[in-house]
Amino acid sequence: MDGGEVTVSVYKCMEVRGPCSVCIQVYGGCPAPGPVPEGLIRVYSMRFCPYAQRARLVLAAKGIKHEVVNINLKSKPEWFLEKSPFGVVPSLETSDGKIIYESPIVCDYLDEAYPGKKLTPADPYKKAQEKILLEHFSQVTTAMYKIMFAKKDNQDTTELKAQFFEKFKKLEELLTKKNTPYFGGESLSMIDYMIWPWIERFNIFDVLEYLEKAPRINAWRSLMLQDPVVKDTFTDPEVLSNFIKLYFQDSVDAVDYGLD
Ligand SMILES: N[C@@H](CCC(=O)N[C@@H](CS)C(=O)NCC(=O)O)C(=O)O
Repeated sequence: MDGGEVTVSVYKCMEVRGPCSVCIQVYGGCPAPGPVPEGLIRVYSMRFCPYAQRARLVLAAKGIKHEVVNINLKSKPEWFLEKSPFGVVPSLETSDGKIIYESPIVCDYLDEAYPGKKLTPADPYKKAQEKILLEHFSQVTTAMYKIMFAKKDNQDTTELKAQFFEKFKKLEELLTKKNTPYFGGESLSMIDYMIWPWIERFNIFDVLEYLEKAPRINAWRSLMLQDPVVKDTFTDPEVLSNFIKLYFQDSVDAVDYGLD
């Protein structure tokens, strides 16, 4: 991706394999990476995290030069809490040591602090509408996680799926009412990137069948799949599903799934 991610290689652990200036995996026991080089921003990420994918989508869409530090969430380095006080990814670190966390805040920061294509509307009402949409969408993701955890515990998901569909239908209604191809209007914008990572994961949440019941969202999904930035951050559903299996087994190797 032009001007985007500078990832070229992945190191399991800096301590074991030596320092790396680009994309690294860190584990409990790994030393903290040094200061962020001038002209770069660092994102603390995890290869399969949908929240971190939001940040990676925005970084790529805006062509922001950055480095990626992948955190092993099953074996977090102690210093990670200094980089992300809630202990979650994504989080950003700037070359002058500023820390920004929580994916919607991270994405808005990137959009406001960097030049190039503006992904968020300037109009306060439109901005408010997008935030409201995001709140609706959060109810969809909450319902999705309930299904996933119930499945993990071999529980019946019928009722949870019905609850999910209620929330998802509302999202379909909102897009129908807008009558635009994208959630933010005629072209792809921030709100689409904020929603996308969970649509990419519909199969692993076992809700893929509901896309057929939401024609507007299904058409939007087809458009999104053509976006170069979406293509760039896309993870094969089978890889995601194998990752989830390992993650639920509490395997420290889960985050490295698919790397050699
Ligand atoms: N509210 C946070 C949620 C981020 C989040 O939950 N990330 C997960 C990975 S997908 C995480 O870091 N979990 C920490 C853990 O598993 O210990 C955001 O929007 O950035």
